[in-house]
Amino acid sequence: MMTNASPFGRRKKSTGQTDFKVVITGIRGVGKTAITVRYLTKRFIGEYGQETECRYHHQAKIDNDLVSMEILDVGPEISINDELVAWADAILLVYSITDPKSMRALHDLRPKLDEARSGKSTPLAFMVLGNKSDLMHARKVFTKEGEKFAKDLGCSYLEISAADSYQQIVDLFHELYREAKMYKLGTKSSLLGRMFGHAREKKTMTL
Ligand SMILES: Nc1nc2c(ncn2[C@@H]2O[C@H](COP(=O)(O)OP(=O)(O)O)[C@@H](O)[C@H]2O)c(=O)[nH]1
Ligand SMILES: [Mg+2]
Repeated sequence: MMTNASPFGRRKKSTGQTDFKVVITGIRGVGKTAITVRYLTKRFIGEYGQETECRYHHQAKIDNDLVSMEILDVGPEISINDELVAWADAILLVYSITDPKSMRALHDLRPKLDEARSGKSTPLAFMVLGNKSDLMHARKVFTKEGEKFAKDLGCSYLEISAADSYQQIVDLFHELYREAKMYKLGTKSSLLGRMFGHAREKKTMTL
């Protein structure tokens, strides 16, 4: 049997799979379950009975990696705690463009997010998602508010519609994986880069 020797150590399991753990959070009603279910089943289902925390397992081929993905939908309450931070490789922060309260809830979470970022040896990949972009007529949060929040946090931002687009959802999960992978591989090799603030430079890594 072939061993999986890698210059990056035990990055991959002997099965050749790469683990990727995602937490999706945001207040009730922003579309966390819709986004997750859309990604996993390709379908948008209007209503979901399930309101509790739910963990999904999914296998995906992303670029050339076989990815063993776990997605934790934290349920109705927005939350990030030490346990989640320790577990996760990436966190999706979701609000709805129709609900200013959902944007404020992300702002309230900011100290926790900063703590989460500095407390881990491998930086967490964050992504801010403004969901329900199909409901333009009901928009109450301007694009630039979401953009600014993401910029301050130092992560990417997307306006999406779980209702309208499956492709957007797939693309964002894949992009999130690439970012998390960059951080994982970059941790050892680009300490200098991080010290000088180039942690987000995507081309420092050779695979
Ligand atoms: N129009 C529209 N409705 C959405 C979208 N995403 C979710 N919803 C609806 O918003 C409500 C809450 O969605 P849900 O996924 O249960 O939110 P959660 O509480 O964050 O898990 C449901 O009625 C969904 O059908 C979207 O992109 N567009
Ligand atoms: Mg839900």
